[in-house]
Amino acid sequence: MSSMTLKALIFDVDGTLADTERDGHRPAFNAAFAELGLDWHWDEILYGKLLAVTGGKERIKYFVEAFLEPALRPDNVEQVAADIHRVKTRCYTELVSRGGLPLRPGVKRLLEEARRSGLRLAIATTTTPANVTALLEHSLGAGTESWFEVIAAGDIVPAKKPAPDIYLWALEKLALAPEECIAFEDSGNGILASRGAGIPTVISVNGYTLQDKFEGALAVLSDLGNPATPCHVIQGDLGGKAMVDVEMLRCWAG
Ligand code: XBP
Ligand code: MG
Repeated sequence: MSSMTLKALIFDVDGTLADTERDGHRPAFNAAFAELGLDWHWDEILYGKLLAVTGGKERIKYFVEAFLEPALRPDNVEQVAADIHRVKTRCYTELVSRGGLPLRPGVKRLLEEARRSGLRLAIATTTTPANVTALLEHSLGAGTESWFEVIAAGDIVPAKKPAPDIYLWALEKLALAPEECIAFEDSGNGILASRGAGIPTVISVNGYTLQDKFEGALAVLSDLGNPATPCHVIQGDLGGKAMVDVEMLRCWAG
């Protein structure tokens, strides 16, 4: 880490702020398939394979090309993917608004401590902006979207993670150097994107990403931890702490 002062924390959303994939996005995709009369069904194992591709529309196209027999592939995949994705996003935001996706351990604690410490907050995610709004509103709390100075999400960049574009876009809007930030991610695609933008990165793994590669991570943890429920350090050194706090982040920032 360089000796620049830590100024901002940049959070990934899916898998990092909340464990949204298995019980959020996946059932939303399946609900959209059913609503549109498609006999497709993504079970947990297949969905884990499909997560190799980020972006819901891209994931649908990947499924069609890599998992459907040619005779079963719809014509005009581009339009079909867009139509499915529009329905899926409605299904997902409705699911989130029912309060079904709690934040992961330590996320709210660290966000609140960061705000008290004067650190700026941002989001860099592949997911659709409406999904971010719904998750922040219903899992972090009403009006908390305003905590994040920059919300870099979805199709605003040409290339999704593992490309660094979304993080580079966030850095430009923050007008900060990568070394003045720390990113929080959950997946191999995510750290390739954040490290590709030169941003030091903390990983909290989940069921789908435990086996991913996290080259160059500051630390790989079970989650961000809380005083009563310490996180488990998989890679790196938390200095004996039970959780990631602002003091630890400033120590990593050098
Ligand atoms: C995770 C993704 C997203 C979600 C689905 O994004 O890759 O595509 O799986 O959301 P991140 P959409 O980890 O960067 O938050 O269907 O809106 O893409
Ligand atoms: Mg993620």
